[in-house]
Amino acid sequence: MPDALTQAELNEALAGLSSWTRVPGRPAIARTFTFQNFNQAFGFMTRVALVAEKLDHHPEWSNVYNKVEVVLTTHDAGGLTELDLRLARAMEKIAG
Ligand code: H2B
Repeated sequence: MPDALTQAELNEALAGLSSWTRVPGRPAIARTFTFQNFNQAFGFMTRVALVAEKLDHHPEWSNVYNKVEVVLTTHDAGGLTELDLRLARAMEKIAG
């Protein structure tokens, strides 16, 4: 597991992930993805699940109809790591 990122590293990385926000009070980033319908939302989750398994890094997320709310953090590191950034970037790509 990689080390937790420093604030400077995080600020730089998040500049390239402009749709993601910091979660107040915890070392985590969040984004809500909105799709046209449930089928697209669940398809997104299915594709992301395969990436998450490959990375052995898993999102906190929930789905209601066409929305997927995602929170990323690295529990083992007690902070945000490169794995969170990789998963966030993969999600951006998959969501299109
Ligand atoms: N996912 C996330 N988001 N954070 C972790 O710390 C984490 C994980 N740890 N997936 C992994 C699995 C760990 O529990 C296993 C044992 O590798």
